Amino acid sequence: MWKNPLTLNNHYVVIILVLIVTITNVLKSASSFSATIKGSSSSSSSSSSSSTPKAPKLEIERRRNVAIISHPDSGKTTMTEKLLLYGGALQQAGAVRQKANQRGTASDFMQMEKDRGISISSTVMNFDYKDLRVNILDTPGHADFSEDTYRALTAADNAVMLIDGAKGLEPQTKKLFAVVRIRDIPLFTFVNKMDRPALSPYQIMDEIEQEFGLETHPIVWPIGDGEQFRGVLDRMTNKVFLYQRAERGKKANEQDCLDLTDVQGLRNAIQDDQLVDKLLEDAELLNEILPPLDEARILDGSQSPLFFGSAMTNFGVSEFLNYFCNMASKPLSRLCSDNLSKIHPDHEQFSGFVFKTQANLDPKHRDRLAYIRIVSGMYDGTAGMSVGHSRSKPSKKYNVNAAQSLFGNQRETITTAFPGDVIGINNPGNFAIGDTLYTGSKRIAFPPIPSFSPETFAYIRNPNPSSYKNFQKGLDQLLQEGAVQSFRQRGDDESSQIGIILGAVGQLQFDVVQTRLKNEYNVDSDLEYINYSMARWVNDDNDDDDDNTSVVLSTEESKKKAWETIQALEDDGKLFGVMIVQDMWNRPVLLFRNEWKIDDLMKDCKLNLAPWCYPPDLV
Ligand SMILES: Nc1nc2c(ncn2[C@@H]2O[C@H](COP(=O)(O)OP(=O)(O)OP(=O)(O)O)[C@@H](O)[C@H]2O)c(=O)[nH]1
Ligand SMILES: [Mg+2]
Repeated sequence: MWKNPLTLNNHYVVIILVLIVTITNVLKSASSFSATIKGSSSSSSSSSSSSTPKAPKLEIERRRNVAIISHPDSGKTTMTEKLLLYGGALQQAGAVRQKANQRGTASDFMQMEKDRGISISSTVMNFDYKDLRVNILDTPGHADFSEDTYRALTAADNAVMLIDGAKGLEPQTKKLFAVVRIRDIPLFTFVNKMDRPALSPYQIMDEIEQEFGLETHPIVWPIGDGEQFRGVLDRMTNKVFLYQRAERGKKANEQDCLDLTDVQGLRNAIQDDQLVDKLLEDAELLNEILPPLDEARILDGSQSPLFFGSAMTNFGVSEFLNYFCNMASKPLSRLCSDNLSKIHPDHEQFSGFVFKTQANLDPKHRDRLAYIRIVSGMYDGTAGMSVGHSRSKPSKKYNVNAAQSLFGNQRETITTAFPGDVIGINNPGNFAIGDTLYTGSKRIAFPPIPSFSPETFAYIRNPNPSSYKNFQKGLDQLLQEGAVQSFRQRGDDESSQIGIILGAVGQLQFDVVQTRLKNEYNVDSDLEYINYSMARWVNDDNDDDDDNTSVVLSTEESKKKAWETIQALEDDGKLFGVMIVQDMWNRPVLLFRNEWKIDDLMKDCKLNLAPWCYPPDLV
């Protein structure tokens, strides 16, 4: 009955509500910087300190982090690029679809992103602006990459929802809104592409209210659209900013600005009396009908500050950035997986969680990076740090001593990082998405991040036996990164030639794997699709699970029990039409073609099946 929340159709709305309650624990989360782990694990380190200083209040207070989300093509990457430009991180902005003499964007740096003009993977960037450190996560809009977007959202304490002014709310934006809602983080709305014919701003506000039950509060208000787009009214100051296109890639010049009370000045500048009359009327009406702007409601996500502009022509971006910096939430505290304790940013222990892993960020280095969102304490690279790993029981220690800050695919070694930052550290292979790292002897564990059921499956095979080693290495690394999920036939050991079954939300994810195998490991691959559309993990009903994360099957014994259950059902002829496979941790997984068969097994055979899984504990 359950589907990935990011690919739901409308008639699954009731089911998503149930799901949202279930995964609330998982998503109680927070932003951007980067660390390299030297060597592999060690039981303890004499050179590294196991406790670190508390993060200075000033450093916590000055951090703002934000994920940019929306339906594909609304302009997230363009907007990110322009925010970096106005934030001073770039001297010149690049374009998503480059012409001959243009540069590419900082966030769409993968070759496939450049070739196709779409974002495939979320990107972390940061800049300092007016005493603040802003960390930005640019996310992919395409539904096939929704799991990556969903993970990036766990690392953000604020979100910006971009809307294409001509299209209003589109399906993927609706699904992502449901995910943002789970944590009630501040949500800013930016209606983009006002340089093109757009829906009326009232219509867009209505749509958001009807669809999401979310009240928007226009901070700026557009004057016309498309060819008639003349600028915006800043409702907070009653200043009118007149639209002008900036030279490609450059900041707009000091904008012409008039007071709303200077009606004759406006008529002269706008040269369209109808538009000026409409502006004056709108300004008055909005003042009458809108509930007051309410800081507390912005912070709890029940009121969304609304902006209009055109990221491509740089209009409205600097206004947005200024207001965002004033209104956004600083780093938040985070609920632990016991569902009781919370870790505050000023907690004395360092803690952070992995929300993304990436192989070959720089193909020349061939390294594996884990992106850690720092929740509390301070990363101190001068003395090196010894961190515990929540999923290894008893906790194993790792030495972290060369964190890096991330800016797209650029990295820089840093000595300090604070709550709200994202740091990149070398992944020795044991860090999985959702793992918590912490200093000190008291174990800290944030809720794990689940992998959802894929919806399309295919065998992947190597057509050239001579490139066996490279093929295997490439596939292993991409699978560890979580680019797609992988399964093997039951009992299939790793030397078998039957082939690995890949599972993805959509076909584009397979394209990414094949293209990256070719570009990064120089190997070809063949796919053979198989006719299944859902995976279910067999639940071990582990009542002792104090982390409230079902379907773990961490011990050999619980795995054996689950396999016995499957075997008994198969012997009874109950698994006809179901494919029995094992996941990368050799746990039983069933592949289905339709939901009624799942319902049937759950009802008639009392089989406890889950549509998601967590990595098992390392015991
Ligand atoms: N006319 C106009 N075009 C825009 C504007 N902003 C972005 N675009 C164009 O819209 C297209 C998509 O922009 P992107 O920034 O890649 O959109 P995205 O939301 O990042 O797309 P995905 O990451 O693939 O979901 C590009 O061709 C941009 O040049 C705008 O303000 N006006
Ligand atoms: Mg993009």
